[in-house]
Amino acid sequence: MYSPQRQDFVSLTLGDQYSRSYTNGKHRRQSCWRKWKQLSRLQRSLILFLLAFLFICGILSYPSLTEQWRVTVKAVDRVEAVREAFRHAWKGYKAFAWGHDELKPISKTHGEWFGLGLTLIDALDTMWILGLKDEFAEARKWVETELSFSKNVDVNLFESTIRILGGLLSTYHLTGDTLFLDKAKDIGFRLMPAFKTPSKIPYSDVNIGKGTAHPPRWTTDSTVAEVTSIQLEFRELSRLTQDPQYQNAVEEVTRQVHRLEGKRDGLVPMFINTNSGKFTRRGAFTLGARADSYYEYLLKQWLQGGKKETELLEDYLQAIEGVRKNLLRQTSPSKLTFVGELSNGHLNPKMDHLVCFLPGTLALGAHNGLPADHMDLALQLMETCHQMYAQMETGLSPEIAHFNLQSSNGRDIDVKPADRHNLLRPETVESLFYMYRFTKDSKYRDWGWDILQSFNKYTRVPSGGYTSIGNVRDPVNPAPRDKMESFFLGETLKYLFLLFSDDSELISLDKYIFNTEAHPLPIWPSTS
Ligand code: DMJ
Repeated sequence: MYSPQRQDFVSLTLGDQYSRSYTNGKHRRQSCWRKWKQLSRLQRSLILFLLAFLFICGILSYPSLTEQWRVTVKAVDRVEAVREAFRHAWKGYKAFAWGHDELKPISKTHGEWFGLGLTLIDALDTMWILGLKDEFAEARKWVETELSFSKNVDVNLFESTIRILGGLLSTYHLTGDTLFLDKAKDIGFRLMPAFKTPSKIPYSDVNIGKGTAHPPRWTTDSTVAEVTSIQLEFRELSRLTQDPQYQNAVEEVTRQVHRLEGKRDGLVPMFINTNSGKFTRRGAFTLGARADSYYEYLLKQWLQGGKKETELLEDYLQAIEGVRKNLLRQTSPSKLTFVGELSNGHLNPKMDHLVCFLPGTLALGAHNGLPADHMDLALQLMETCHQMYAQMETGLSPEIAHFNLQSSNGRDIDVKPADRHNLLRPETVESLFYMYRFTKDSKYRDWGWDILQSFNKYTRVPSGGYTSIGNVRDPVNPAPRDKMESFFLGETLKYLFLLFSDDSELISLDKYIFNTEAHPLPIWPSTS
């Protein structure tokens, strides 16, 4: 029962000072009210309208503020997740493969290709960009005390240029530490014998200790992508050393390829002969293996040199039109756009994962004033590359996808048994990084996040490191292959980090171009 004596409130006795101000407030409110009454009806309506407008704006902006906050928190988590993945990969490399080319994480040992600490060099600038100072310091020490190019070993010109020369040059630029420039000069000089051929189109292999070069044992051909994707690095080496021999050698290759017969609407065949300097095995055209980075380096050299070398731009624009005219198709049933391969006039509806560099390159071109329809194509191809991951049971792309032009099984993408592997390749996350930088559409980050989670689920080896796998269609047994390629640290994790980082000045795309191994090199200042 209610008791009238019960007090459900606290009675306060205000002191004089407070009671005065309280009374003053009351007076103020009364005079405000009087003033309000003195306003005309129009004035009052205007004020009410303004207040209502401000109130609605406040309500509307509130969810976007919270959303923004949520997104930033998510970005920080994701950036940390990439650092964690790098540390885990590094832990395996350090424990079982330190100073060797590649980690074999399952057998807990190493694999050797050139015997030059490939993974360590490829990963240097990634550690710097991720802010992993301790790991970087240890690796620097190894470069200073252990790395020697005075070795009787055959190295592949292209691979050692993009990974070693490119990695050392970019680390020099990021850190200003001349140790890396000295090492870059050393390896650059040792690679030069490759250009001593009858045609000046370089051989594929160089012995960096003996100073001799040769083609592979079975042919005198070189691969077109290989001889045309070393230009960014050698041109930069000339700029830094003021020694033109490097730039001259690689630009001679560019000049020759520019005027060679055998292209189709700007598309190049896959092989070139080091004696004749001519394309061989003509009639096959792809944006995948053996041709891919030819197209990438046309655009990037044009950007590196300050957009002055118009022949590079012309070749690039013509090639993209060539892709549209000869290689683009759409799948059934979902109308995914893909870049097929042409073989003697017949289109083969298959696409290497390597082709997934193309959306990023197209977007970079569009960002630099090239036709807007390049961006439209980039958006479509990015979706296709995403689907190459999303439609697989592990969420990881196969090495090669086969697309259905007329689907009988309801699927857009099929995978042949020989193409089911995943080597931890970077091309899709590379393009996601460019697409996010240029569009700020958060779906690209989400797609990248899904990929990182799949890498963690299916390729992470508990004792340290990540492994390539043999079957992206079998989540129960993805068939680990026991190899962590150096580009997983050099490229894949770097692009994922940059994709998730909110700092768009971190390697600004208006100041740097990435070589084909994700090593950033500066765009030349206009005076040089
Ligand atoms: C890397 O060495 C480079 O990205 C190259 O251009 C293509 N192959 C690998 C990564 O897939």
